[in-house]
Amino acid sequence: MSSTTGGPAAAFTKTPGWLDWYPNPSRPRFALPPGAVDAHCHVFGPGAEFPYAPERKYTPCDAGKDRLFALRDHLGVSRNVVVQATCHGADNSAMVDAVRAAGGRARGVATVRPDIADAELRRLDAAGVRGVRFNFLKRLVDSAPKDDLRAIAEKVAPLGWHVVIYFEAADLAELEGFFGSLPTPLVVDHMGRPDVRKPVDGEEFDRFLRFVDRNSGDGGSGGRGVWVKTSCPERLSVSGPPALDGESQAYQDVVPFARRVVREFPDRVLWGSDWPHPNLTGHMPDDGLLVDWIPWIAETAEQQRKLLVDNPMRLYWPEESAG
Ligand code: 0GY
Repeated sequence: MSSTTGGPAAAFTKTPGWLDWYPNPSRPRFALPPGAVDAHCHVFGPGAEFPYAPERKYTPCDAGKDRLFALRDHLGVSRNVVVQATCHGADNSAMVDAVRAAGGRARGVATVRPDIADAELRRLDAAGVRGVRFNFLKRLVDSAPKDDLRAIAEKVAPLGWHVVIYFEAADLAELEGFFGSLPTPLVVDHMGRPDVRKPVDGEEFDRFLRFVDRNSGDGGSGGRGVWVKTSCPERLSVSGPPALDGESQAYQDVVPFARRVVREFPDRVLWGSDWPHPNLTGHMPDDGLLVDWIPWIAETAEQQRKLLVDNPMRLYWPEESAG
């Protein structure tokens, strides 16, 4: 499959086999608590307005802010955290445009270079950016030089920002010393990408949970601490989506991992949809079913409130947070 995305000003050809976001997501059966935050989603372009970066590893379908806000309202989400996607490199324009347009109902996580000017950081902060993302996935970035990343972390720390880290579980052993030395709170994408074929109480996931525990301070933004996104079951799952009759449960092999994080760190977990789900090849998830997956991992109303409201509010909207 190969088709164009973007208008005549900038016509981009989607990566062959690219899967577009799910067109008609179901209405979730699980009613999200009032004020729920989707703490991990992206915008792609549109390419004609916000061109994709020359150094990108994939060319996505367009997935602009209007689509994101329509999904937000359909699912019953109140607020979004828009994370810069690698297809836009360090040009944060599309993300910032979405955050601004949300009128206080979105925050952003940027990608920046070490030589970014303080004035630009202040501009991003005023727009609603509250963190930077460090990406260690070799299929997404050419390199992740630690000296550069440390310099970035030191620049953003005085703003009270955090660092979002995206890495493969197998790489944690090599990276955890570096992570632990950074001067900001850390937010881990997708539970550190566990291999869900391995035991939930096995060495690899135990190492991850020890890392979270060891590096957790007071948990407030501006202090030390690790937060974990219990996101992306559709990406981590081997058992996959439900059968077409809709009755079998989706992504059950990821449930024990997410449930363990929620139980052990109820005040440190976040949830995100990961819409529009870059780089999936097997299937595109029904975003309504991703919401229906939440009560599997957060089993009590209190856990759900912390996961969806209290924790993301404390991290991204501390000025409005009750706790
Ligand atoms: C995700 C996951 C992926 C991609 C990106 O920025 C990105 O391109 O984050 C991935 O391919 O695993 O969190 O969206």
